[in-house]
Amino acid sequence: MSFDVIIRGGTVATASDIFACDVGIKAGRIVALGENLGDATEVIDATDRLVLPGGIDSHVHFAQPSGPGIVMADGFETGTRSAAFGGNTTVMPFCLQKKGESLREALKNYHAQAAGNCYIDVSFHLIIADATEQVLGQELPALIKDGYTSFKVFMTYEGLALSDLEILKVMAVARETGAIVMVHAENYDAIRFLTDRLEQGGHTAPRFHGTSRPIPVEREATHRAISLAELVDVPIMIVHVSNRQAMEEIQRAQARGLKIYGETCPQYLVLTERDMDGAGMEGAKYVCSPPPRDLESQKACWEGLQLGTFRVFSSDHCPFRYDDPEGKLAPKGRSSFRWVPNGIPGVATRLPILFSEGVSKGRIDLNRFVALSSTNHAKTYGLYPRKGTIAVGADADIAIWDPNRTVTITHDLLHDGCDYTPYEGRVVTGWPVLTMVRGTTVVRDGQLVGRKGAGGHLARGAPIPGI
Ligand code: DUC
Ligand code: ZN
Ligand code: ZN
Repeated sequence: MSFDVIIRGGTVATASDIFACDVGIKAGRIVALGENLGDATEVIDATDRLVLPGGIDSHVHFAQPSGPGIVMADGFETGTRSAAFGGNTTVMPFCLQKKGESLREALKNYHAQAAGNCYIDVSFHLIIADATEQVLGQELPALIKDGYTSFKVFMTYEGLALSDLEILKVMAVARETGAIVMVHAENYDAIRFLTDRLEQGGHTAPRFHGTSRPIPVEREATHRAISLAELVDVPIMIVHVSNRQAMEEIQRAQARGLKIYGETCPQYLVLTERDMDGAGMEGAKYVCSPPPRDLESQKACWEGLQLGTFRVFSSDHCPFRYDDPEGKLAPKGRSSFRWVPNGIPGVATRLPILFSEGVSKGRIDLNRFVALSSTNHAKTYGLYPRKGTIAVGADADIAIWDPNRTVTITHDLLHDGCDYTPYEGRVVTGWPVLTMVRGTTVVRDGQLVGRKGAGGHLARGAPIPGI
C-alpha cells in the first residue's frame, strides 16, 4: 500500500502501551502500524520523538459573551490556532445559551462563528442557562440525538446559576437520553455574602477574589451536586476541581460506585492564591474560578491525577486581555475584584505543563499523560475511538513531542489572542514539535502550516463510563 504520510522511527504511546513503530496514514486516518511500511507522499522523521494522540481539551471557552463591555480574547481562529501550538487536535468549547434564547439559536450563532475559522476540530458542549419546559422537554433531547451529548450547569453566577430543582430536571434529561452533565460547583449565595462583606470592609483588590470563594464554597457545592446526581442516577463531571476537600467528595462518591468524574486544570497544579497578590491590578491576570489555592491543594490535585480521581485534565482556557479596556480591567471605574472577568488563558500551555511537571518530573507515567490529555476526554464525551488514540481506523490526530526539549514559556510562543500568559518565564521540559489533524500537519517546529477552516465540528456519541 502507498500512504499519504508515514511517521517513521518514533515511539508511539497510547493510554495503555508504548511501542516503537511507524504510523501509516491515508485519507486522514491511521491505516497501518508496523515496520517497513513502504512508500508515502510525505515521510516525517520521528527519531527520538514521542508519537502521541493529539491532545483533546474538553474545557475551553471561545467567543463567549462575558458581560457588558467585556470581550473574550479568543474566538475560534486564534483559539484553535493556539490549541494547535500546544499539541491539541480537538477542543470542546461551550455554547452558552442566553436567558430567553433557544438552544438551537445559540448553536446557530456559535456554528456561524466557528465555520471556516478553525485550525483543528471542535465539538460544542451546551451551557443550560434557561431550563424552561421547552428546553428540557423538546430541544435538549433532540440536540442530544444530534450529537451534543454533554452540557454544563452552573451553581453560581448571576444569570447562569440554576436552582437545585432546575439542576435535577437537567440531570433527569441526561439520565433519560444517555448524556453527561458537567457541573460548576460553587455556592452562589455564599459567594455573594462573602463578596458583599469584603467590599463593605474595603477589601477590593484582586487577591480578595480568592477570599470570596474559599474551599468550603466549592466543597459544599460539590457535595450537593453529587447528591443530586445520586438521586437521579446520572453521570456527572465536576469540572475545575481545585482542592483536596472537593476531591475527597468525589472520591467518596466513586467509592460508593457512583459515576462521578472529576477534572482538574494546570492553574491548580502550579499557581496559588499568592499569584493574585501582585501590585495594583496585576493580580487580575490570575483571577479564575475556582481560584488557585495553596501548595497543599496542588499536592492534592496531583494525587487526584495519579489515582484516577480526576479522569480528565483540561485547560479551562477562558482568556481576557489584561491591558485592554474590554479585558481584565473592564468595566472602567469598577475597581473591585467583583468585576474582574473570571478566567485565564491556557489552551497552549496545558500539555507542556502536564508533561513537564508530570512526566519529566516522574509524578505520572507517559500512559497516564496520554489518558489525561486525550484518551479519557474522548471516552468521557463520546468521541472514542475515532479520537483519543493511535490505532488503525482512528483519525490521524497526532502530536509529536520532543521529550527532552527545554523551553521557557513566553507569550509569543502561544499564538492566542490574549496579551499575557500566567505562566510567563516558567521553564518546561518536553514540547510538542508537530501537530497533525486528520493527517494534515497544522503546526511544525513552531510554524503554523495548517489551513484556517480545515477544522470541523464533531457530532458525538454517548459517554463511555469508567475511570
Ligand atoms: N468557569 C469556567 O468553567 N470557566 C471560567 C470561569 C468559570 O467560572
Ligand atoms: Zn466553570
Ligand atoms: Zn470553564
